[in-house]
Amino acid sequence: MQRVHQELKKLASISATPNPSVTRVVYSKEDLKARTYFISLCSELCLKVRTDAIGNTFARWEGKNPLLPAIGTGSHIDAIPESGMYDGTVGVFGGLAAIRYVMESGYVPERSIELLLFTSEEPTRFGIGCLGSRMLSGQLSLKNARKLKDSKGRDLIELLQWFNFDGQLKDIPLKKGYYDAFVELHIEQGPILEKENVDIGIVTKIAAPSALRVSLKGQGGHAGCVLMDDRKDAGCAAAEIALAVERIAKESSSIDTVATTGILDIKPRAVNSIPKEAYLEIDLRDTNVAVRDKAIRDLKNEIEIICNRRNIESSVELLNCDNPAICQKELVDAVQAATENLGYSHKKMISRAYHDTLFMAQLCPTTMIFIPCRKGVSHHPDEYSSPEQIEKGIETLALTLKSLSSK
Ligand code: HGY
Ligand code: MN
Ligand code: MN
Repeated sequence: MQRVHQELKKLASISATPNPSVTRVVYSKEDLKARTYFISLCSELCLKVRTDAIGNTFARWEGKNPLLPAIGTGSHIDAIPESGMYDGTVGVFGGLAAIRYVMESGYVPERSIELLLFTSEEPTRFGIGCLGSRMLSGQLSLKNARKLKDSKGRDLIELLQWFNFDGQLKDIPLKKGYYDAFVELHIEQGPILEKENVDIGIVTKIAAPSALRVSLKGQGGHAGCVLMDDRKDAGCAAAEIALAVERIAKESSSIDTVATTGILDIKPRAVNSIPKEAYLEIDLRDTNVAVRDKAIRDLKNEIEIICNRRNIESSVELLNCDNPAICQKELVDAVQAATENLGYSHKKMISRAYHDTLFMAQLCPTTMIFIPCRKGVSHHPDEYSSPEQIEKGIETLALTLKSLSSK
């Protein structure tokens, strides 16, 4: 079990930013290097490895009955700029360690066990998260995926030419029944497990994420010569919108409504030039779809009021607006049985972060296994889970995979 910590450390060193931060954006050279490293470890275990046309990677331990729908596990290795080394990677490298742990016990699964590395769980490149699992589950059509562009205007097809993944784009969606169940190991990315001193979180529901892109067009002009009443300042409109984002979430009827203006750019970015354009990307979530959708409506309304009053042109694009996922009771029970067998404390909980499991839930029953992370910090270089916490998660996953693949 020890080697997984070295492997996670080596993976963390494959980053566009210096330690302790990790930056590994999908389809970057760091992503390619990390994928190659992962596949080399899978080959050591003689797992059958294949990729699909956008790089979702499947490492399969063939069961005694390979025709039965497999048991899936996995997560992502892409990392947002200047983040931590455990988000996603614990589910991929920990998943590999769980398979190794079950293999070393001499157990041979009835059903195949398949470890997935999902492409582009993070929204950094294309503005929407879970590109790989959205396409696997048919939630994102190839037609719409081809419209996605990165900040340099490059689309999926252009970026894919640097990677020689297997398969055809049209063959990406998996058929229902391809998996019998899917269980993802992940750090909690919140403070609850650590605060309550609980070893394992068992996810019963994954919150409903959405993201909006707002482009604003004002007048611009000379900072010294344009009087205040004559201005159409896109920067100030953006600032007001960012505050409206915060207020709408705070005033929501639900404590679970969270909203963030994660990107706010202005042009031309010169101290003596009035911002003529602004660009915002807003992340808005709740565990309840109706509450989340009301917050989106309220926000769109506020943007219209602010821009009318300031004489600013605006365009608002809803990038994604997904349903929450309800996890399967039988799978939750299977994870609970594993924790009890191991003598680990557990707590059933909601995931406020989204994960690839949100989309795998469209294909098969799912749940997630959470481990504590220090002070709940994530998407930050200080993200940390201890070797003991990681190993408890791996053992719980291993016993869960063993029980699910035996029937
Ligand atoms: O943003 C999220 O919830 C996930 O960590 N990508
Ligand atoms: Mn993340
Ligand atoms: Mn993640």
